[in-house]
Amino acid sequence: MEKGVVLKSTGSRYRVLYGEGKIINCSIKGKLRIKEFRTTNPIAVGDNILFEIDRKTNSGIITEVLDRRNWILRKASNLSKHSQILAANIDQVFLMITIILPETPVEFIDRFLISAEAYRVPAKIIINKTDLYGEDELAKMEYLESIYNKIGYECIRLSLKELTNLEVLRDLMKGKTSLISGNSGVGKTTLLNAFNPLLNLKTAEISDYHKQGKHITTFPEMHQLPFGAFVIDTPGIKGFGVVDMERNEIYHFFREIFGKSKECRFNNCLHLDEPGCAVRSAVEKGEIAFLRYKSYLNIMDGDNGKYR
Ligand SMILES: Nc1nc2c(ncn2[C@@H]2O[C@H](COP(=O)(O)OP(=O)(O)O)[C@@H](O)[C@H]2O)c(=O)[nH]1
Ligand SMILES: [Mg+2]
Ligand SMILES: [Zn+2]
Repeated sequence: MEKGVVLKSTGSRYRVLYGEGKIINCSIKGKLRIKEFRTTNPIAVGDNILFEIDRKTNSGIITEVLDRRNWILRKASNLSKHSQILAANIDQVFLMITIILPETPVEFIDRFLISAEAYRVPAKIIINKTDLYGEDELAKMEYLESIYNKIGYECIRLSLKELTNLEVLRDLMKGKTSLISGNSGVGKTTLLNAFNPLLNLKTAEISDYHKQGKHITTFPEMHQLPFGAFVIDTPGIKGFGVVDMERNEIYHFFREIFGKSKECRFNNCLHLDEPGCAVRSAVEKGEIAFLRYKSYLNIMDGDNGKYR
């Protein structure tokens, strides 16, 4: 019996890291079912597993998935009630955004952050492609930084073209398992290549017509970086949805709105147009960013799915 960690899962095949840097392809033994998980994939990237080596085929057979410290789900599809485990056992999540080429919608940021909040995984924001920014973009970047720093989300400026601030990220990632998310084209794969040129992963050229990145790979994959870090790239995933978030608890995951909600007149206040709503008056006074409140309203409107 060997112990390993799942680097990649493509349907029924798993790439597993074990021992001192050895890699083996595994499949699942018979009907391995993980109790309490009604998901379309029983095993996810980041899972710690036990397996047996089949000497004849030099492949592995997974016999057990060890307890997960945490996990992040996404809906298998918009129509499906089932969800998929995107990754397990993560220490932190990074959302990579860009101000231009492509422009990350602000609401996308907030959807990501409330999901991270719901899964209780610390989140940070990487602002990439700073080399492309002119006056307007720099102003917008500073504006976003001021909003997110104020509520406790660290923002890291990055240019993968000029390789600025790479060491800041390296220090944050060292010794941890991080998941990187972000709309396609922002530079997630470029970041992994910058950390470990041996990976030589395929990056996408931004389409001039659509100002959007192309999707190349579709399975999340965990990479081991030379400075002792694991990073999970989530290509083609437009964010992760929180499954089963009740409408009346959405505000719990907007930190500053939740903090302020304790001062609302009614304890079932949804901060829409109730009298005596402390959240609304904080927005009017500028204590809570209007941008964040707008994201909250949009999500309350049920305009979900678009970025999930
Ligand atoms: N100018 C500039 N281009 C970048 C930077 N980072 C990545 N790119 C380019 O953006 C495109 C998309 O990058 P990619 O890593 O494939 O994005 P992903 O979809 O998030 O994995 C590629 O053409 C990269 O060369 C950067 O910091 N500055
Ligand atoms: Mg990519
Ligand atoms: Zn209220």
